[in-house]
Amino acid sequence: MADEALTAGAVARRLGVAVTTLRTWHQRYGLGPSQHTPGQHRRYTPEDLERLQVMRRLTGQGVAPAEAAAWARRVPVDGVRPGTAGGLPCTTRDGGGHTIRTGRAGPAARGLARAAMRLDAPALRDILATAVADRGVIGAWQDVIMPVLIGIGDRYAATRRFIEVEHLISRSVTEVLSSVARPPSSRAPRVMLAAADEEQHTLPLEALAAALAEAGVPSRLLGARVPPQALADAVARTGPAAIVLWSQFAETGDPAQWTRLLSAGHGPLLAAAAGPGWPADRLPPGVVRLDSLGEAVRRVAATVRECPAPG
Ligand code: B12
Repeated sequence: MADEALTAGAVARRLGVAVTTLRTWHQRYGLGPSQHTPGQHRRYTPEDLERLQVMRRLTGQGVAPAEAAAWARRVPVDGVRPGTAGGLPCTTRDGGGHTIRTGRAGPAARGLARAAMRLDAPALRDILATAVADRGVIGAWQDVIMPVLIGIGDRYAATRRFIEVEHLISRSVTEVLSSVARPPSSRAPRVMLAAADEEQHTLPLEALAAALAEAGVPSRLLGARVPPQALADAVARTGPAAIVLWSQFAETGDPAQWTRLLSAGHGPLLAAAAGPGWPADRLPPGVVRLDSLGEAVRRVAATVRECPAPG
């Protein structure tokens, strides 16, 4: 045990906080080092570190320090583990210091933004998983994830910085959305989701796949940058009832991509263009626009219900 004890500097580095913050947490909230060897500075034991991890995570989510400390002090006595947010407090307190604007979004979005700026991958996953468990995929996407993504995009546009933040939160969103339970594999997917040619933005489609799964609808997600010929081949081989093609920005929203798909005799019942990249007025006849995740889930699920799987 003695060998595992850490100095204040080592703990501060692990947590990504200043040594002065540790000192404050010790003096004000009693979250200090508990190992004392005569003639040496006190050291932090693994249990002390675990308490401080809870403290850092909760304060990062916007919980008031005194309240966060009360939870932290219960570790591990009450079995509260860092990041198991069930029942953990949530406040509307701003807390200050976060630098991604999330508009009128609530504390979960603010906590997510702060965790993103700290590059705190475990906290990102915890907050995202809790949001999905509490609100479902659509609620988590619209109320927690979208405001932060939009805020990060704006921050990038203003500063040309924080690409690492964008990458880490994207990765975390992908992980949490892909862990949403899928319908049984015995049910063949009748829905195809793909990003347009050269389009790298896929998170909205990942949210759609997860939200459809929650509604019991399996789907095939082809992912980023799907060339039109590859999409046409995939459609010919699998005959989906619904296709959703995502374009995030104008460079990838060429309506001609639809031509090959729609000219094949066995086109889908629902051909849907989603994302802000598609031109408002130049989509070929037969292609519908989808404007929100909720609308997409409703339209796609209704189409699959209408179109029985081929015998
Ligand atoms: C995450 C991200 C990335 C990640 C994507 C990771 C992934 N796996 O998806 C990575 C790092 C790869 C990336 C790359 C790039 N990105 Co980027 N990215 C973003 C970011 C932060 C979020 C994207 C997203 O998921 N948006 C979805 C939601 C959150 O936003 P939205 O589309 O505006 O939502 C509206 C609708 O789409 C609808 N909606 C939302 N969700 C859903 C879901 C469904 C199913 C439906 C139907 C509707 C719907 O509701 C909203 C309207 O009320 C955005 C910021 C932003 N504002 O979107 C920038 C952003 C899209 N990226 C941008 C840029 C410039 C790039 C790059 C060119 C950067 C570069 N220099 O390399 C490359 C593009 C490469 C390419 N060819 O595609 C710009 C685009 C600017 C423009 N309009 O032309 C943005 C807007 C950032 C900015 N402000 O500058 N990016």
